[in-house]
Amino acid sequence: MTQPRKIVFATNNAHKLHEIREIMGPQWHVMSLADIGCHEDIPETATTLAGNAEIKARYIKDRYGYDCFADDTGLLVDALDGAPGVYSARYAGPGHDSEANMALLLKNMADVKERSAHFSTVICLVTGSDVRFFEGRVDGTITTERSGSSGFGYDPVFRPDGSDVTFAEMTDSEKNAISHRGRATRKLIEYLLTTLQ
Ligand code: ITT
Repeated sequence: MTQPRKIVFATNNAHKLHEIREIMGPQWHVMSLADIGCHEDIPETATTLAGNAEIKARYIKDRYGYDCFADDTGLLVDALDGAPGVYSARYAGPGHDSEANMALLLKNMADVKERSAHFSTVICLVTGSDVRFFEGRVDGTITTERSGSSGFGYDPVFRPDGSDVTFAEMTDSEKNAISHRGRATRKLIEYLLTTLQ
């Protein structure tokens, strides 16, 4: 049996790491930042998802030398002019507190009837001197209350189009089959398989 190929995923989010490993499957050895001895919080100072994904991937390539990819994700709500968007992790203030972020989102949408939104993921891959981007999007609706306990982040308040349940009421594989991250990651895999020998 051939050995799994190694690649670093630059994230400090254990839920994202879990999802990416599930999506990429056993033929990939996805190393975490802890696996390469990186314990820094990489500053995300860009104003776009692509910009932040590139900062995270380049940070690891430049300092640690590994081929690497990073994911930056946002929840974009139409009635809020695309907020929280690139600031999704810090919507309720610094600290990556998903409960507080969801509470603020539901409060800000208390009187909103038109509740369409989408998740967007941009993956940036840095290999050698090559930089590539892969995007994935899923459209849906912001519910009026939390449902479910699977997944992470805003999953309990996001119901994808075509589904009766939120992402947090789905199994991992049901979410990964249709999610923003699943779609972006499958494009990444296709590219890696055609370019890396
Ligand atoms: P890294 O930057 O270390 O990868 P992070 O949690 O800071 O991890 P982002 O900057 O991409 O990730 O922030 C995205 C925010 O959106 C964060 O609050 C997540 O909880 C949330 N989020 C990301 N992916 C999600 C998903 O699949 N479902 C629900 N919420 C998600």
